[in-house]
Amino acid sequence: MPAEPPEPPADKPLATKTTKDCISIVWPGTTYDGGAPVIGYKVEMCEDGQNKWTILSKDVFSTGFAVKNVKEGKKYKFRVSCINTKGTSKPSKVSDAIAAVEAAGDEVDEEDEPDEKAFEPRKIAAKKGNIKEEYDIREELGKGKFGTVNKCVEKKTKKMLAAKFIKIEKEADRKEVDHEVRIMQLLQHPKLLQLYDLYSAGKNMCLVLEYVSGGELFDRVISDEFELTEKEVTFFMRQICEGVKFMHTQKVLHLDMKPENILCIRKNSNKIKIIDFGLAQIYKPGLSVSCGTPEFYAPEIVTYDPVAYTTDMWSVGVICYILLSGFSPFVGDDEGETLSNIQEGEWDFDDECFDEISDPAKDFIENLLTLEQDERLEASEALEHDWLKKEMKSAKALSKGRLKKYVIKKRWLKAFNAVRAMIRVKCVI
Ligand code: PIT
Repeated sequence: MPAEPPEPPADKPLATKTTKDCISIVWPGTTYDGGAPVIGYKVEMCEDGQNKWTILSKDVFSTGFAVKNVKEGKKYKFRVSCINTKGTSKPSKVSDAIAAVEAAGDEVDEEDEPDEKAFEPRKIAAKKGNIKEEYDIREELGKGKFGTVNKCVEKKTKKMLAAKFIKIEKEADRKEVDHEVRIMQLLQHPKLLQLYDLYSAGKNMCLVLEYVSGGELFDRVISDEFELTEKEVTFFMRQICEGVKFMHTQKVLHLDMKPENILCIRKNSNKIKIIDFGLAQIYKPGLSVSCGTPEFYAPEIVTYDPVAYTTDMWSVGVICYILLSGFSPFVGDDEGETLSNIQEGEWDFDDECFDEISDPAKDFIENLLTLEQDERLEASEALEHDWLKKEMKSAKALSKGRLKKYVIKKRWLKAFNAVRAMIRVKCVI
């Protein structure tokens, strides 16, 4: 089926915080992306009581927006449209009238879970029935090589969860899912997305997962409401290292650590969870793999040499480098050049953006982007590094321009590859 413009956001925008001159709003994703991923949003505003809509932006890349320069005391309504490569959706339902007044931020997520642990550890046994008997399936949260993830609600408990649907084309696919499930059962930790339930019916499998509503970490970081400082980056890196440390104590290697696999638990929270254990492996001496995402490959992946726990830590170093600078340290003009840069350990802090980065931050990265696996920091050692160990006092806002470009480029590439994959499928049919 050819792609078409998406459906509007699933519900009206909501205010998260208001001041006398700024209103911050958020909205949910689309209920149907039209067959091509949503790559942005159009945000419109109308003064309460009037019928004249003004476009505030046509290129918002996250599901939140800070509307600046509103008039104190005045009330405004908002509506949002989803954009994919095929066009723009109809506008969402109109928000309530929101006044520009000084007020505390409200948690807008339906679920109020101050505890980071989503639920008690569970023993998972695959169910044969139809998932829809026990769960209401709601809007799509994401789509990728792994399948489609939808929000869902357990009917019995009203618990908000996420359902990852996987099509089983061949027996090997089922083995892969079983492997992921076994790995996830070893990974019960607040920084790792938890498995709640499992369905297996013929060619369809579904993992019911913990629900987080904050979206990808990098999308949060580039949003207008977020101020990026080194202190914030240490907060994220500490949590990432804690999650990775736990995985490694369980002898599990993630093997696909990258920004897409780090989600924020709530829209206005800096707490994260690591997702996607689809490529994870139990460590065995001599294990070599050829999987993951080239930009984040450690040198031993490029050369198909045995991996180590520090293979994940190399990728953590790449994520940290990008967060601080917006540059991907090894990316070349093509994949060959990227792999060669990695193999040669060809990277530096030469760009002037590193002038504003502290020495401990640079030392942290240097100790991760080290060709020799044994010389790289393990996750537990990274947590003991001065940069993460000492709470930073204040830090100056880092420029986010390049990071924005990086995230937007990735989004376009993802959309482009999805369309290309669809064209390929059509050619086969
Ligand atoms: C969300 C919200 C949420 C879960 C996900 C996405 C899940 C993503 C996911 C999990 C995997 C995987 C791939 C993607 O292999 O609560 O927006 O195990």
